[in-house]
Amino acid sequence: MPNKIAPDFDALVIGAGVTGIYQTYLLDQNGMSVLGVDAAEDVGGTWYWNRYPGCRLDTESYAYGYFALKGIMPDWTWSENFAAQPEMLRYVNAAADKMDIRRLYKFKTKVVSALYNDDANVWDIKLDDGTDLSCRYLISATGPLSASNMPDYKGIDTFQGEAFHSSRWPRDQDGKAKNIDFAGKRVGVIGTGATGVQIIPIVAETAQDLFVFQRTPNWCTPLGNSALSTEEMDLIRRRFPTILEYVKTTPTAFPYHRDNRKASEVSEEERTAFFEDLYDRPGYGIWLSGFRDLLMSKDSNKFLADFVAKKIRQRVHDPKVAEKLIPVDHPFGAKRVPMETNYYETYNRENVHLVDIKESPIDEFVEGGAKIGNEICELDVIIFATGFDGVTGSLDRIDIRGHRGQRLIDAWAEGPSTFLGLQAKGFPNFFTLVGPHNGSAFCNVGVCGALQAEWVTRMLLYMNARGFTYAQPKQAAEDEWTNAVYADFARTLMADTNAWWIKVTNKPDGTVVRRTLVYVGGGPEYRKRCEEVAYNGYEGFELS
Ligand code: N01
Repeated sequence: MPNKIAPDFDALVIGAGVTGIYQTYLLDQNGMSVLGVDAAEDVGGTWYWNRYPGCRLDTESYAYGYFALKGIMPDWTWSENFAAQPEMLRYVNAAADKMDIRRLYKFKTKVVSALYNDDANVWDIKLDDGTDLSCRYLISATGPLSASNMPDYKGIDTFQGEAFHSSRWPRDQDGKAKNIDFAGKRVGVIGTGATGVQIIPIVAETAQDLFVFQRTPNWCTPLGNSALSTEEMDLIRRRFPTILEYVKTTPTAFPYHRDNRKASEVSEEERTAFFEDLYDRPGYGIWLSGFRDLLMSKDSNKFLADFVAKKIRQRVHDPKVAEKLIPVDHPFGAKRVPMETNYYETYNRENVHLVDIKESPIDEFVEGGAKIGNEICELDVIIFATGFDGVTGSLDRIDIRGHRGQRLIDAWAEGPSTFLGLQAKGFPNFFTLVGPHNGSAFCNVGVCGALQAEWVTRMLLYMNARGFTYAQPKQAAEDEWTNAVYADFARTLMADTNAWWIKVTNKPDGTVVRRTLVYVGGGPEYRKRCEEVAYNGYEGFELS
């Protein structure tokens, strides 16, 4: 049993996004000493960093806003069905005010290393401002999509224009996203994931020329955003508790349940009418409330993929461009489906040029733009909408070492191994909120992250009440959980497609290992299992 000394803090929470601030608040409310740390100047997490034009929620605002639903901010008013980033940042700030959370945070600070001290049973933490401190519990709330993926293109430093990643949009002196005037400029957007799909139509409106550098197209469907009237918002506000109870019952905590039917159980006419209806409805219905075998059956998936492909062909005038925008490498929904607003119509504009960089790769960047073969595509601005090193990327960037100096990055070299996606054996008292293999990462994080913070708080209070100061999973529990996560994922059509939730490891012997980073069993199943574990005295954890 490790020796016990009093650490500087009971807990250190990494991250001031929606999950981190709530975790910090709950621990503080329950009498624990807690320090929060975030690299940003203020709260917000993903909503702080992502300030690109077009950035907005793709979850219904009211279904994401846990602090409003839970009664922390009962008067909160959403202006749109799918709120834009500035409104989201106001929401997180208002929640931080309400919870008076900033006094517990060190901002503009990164955790450099976290080393578990075997003798003292504390985590020794080093911050990038030179501070050393210790804590009993280390809790990461770093978000599944915070470590940006900036490709290592040759010559990018020689480019004379502006170039930046979408999650590091240039700022004005007052900290607001710089309102870049694209008029008269030749702009390149690299990447056509959910971020690129939000940026492209907005930039196209003013840029002289917009070059979209596409490696792989995605299946995109309409967002169908609209303003919320005062009357609608009043009604929604009255229903906040019901909305929260409802989203807790759905697999992803979005307000959708899957249809009970398989696609093959209905006639072609019925299927088409059903798809038409889903396509016209706002939000994620087409992905999340379609036929129940969408992500299990190739045939079912093809029905929907063919339907959406037809829509793309109808919406894009140039047939060659339309074909380039239709995915051929992955089933519908095997990658995150970007929600779009006039995305396909954007390719009908004369100033928008789709560049297939799989066919004609960018060789390098030069002073004036991108060199492709013998041609230079002249550019003034390059926006890298190239995504993130998903789920574990932010943890990999911290030197985390557990028992006997074991490095987390090595332990998870070929994919994570955890119990409930919350703890890994060998890394005692380290909790990963919205981490790999837990039920909050492939979920409406606004709600699922908060529910997880509540669960962790209850576990720590249970331990405090019994004088326990040490928790790590038992090997058998971790193996069972990890094997089940991998097996569940392997049964889906997502298994063969690379997306941010897959870790791909190229081994020295030439073999490639592909492992899911997310749990796909659904929020209710996940939380049921967590409650079972708690009810049985945190069965599966070694507590002392
Ligand atoms: O990132 P992505 P994202 N050269 O990984 C391409 C959330 N989100 O930031 O597919 C050229 O999806 C890459 O090409 P390929 C949401 O969960 C939410 O767009 O690998 N291209 C792809 O096209 C989403 O899933 C909202 O061939 C390169 C793109 O960059 C997640 O964030 C809005 C490249 C990356 O797409 C990530 O979305 C936005 C290279 N070297 C995002 N490297 C909401 O609405 C990568 N690409 C709330």
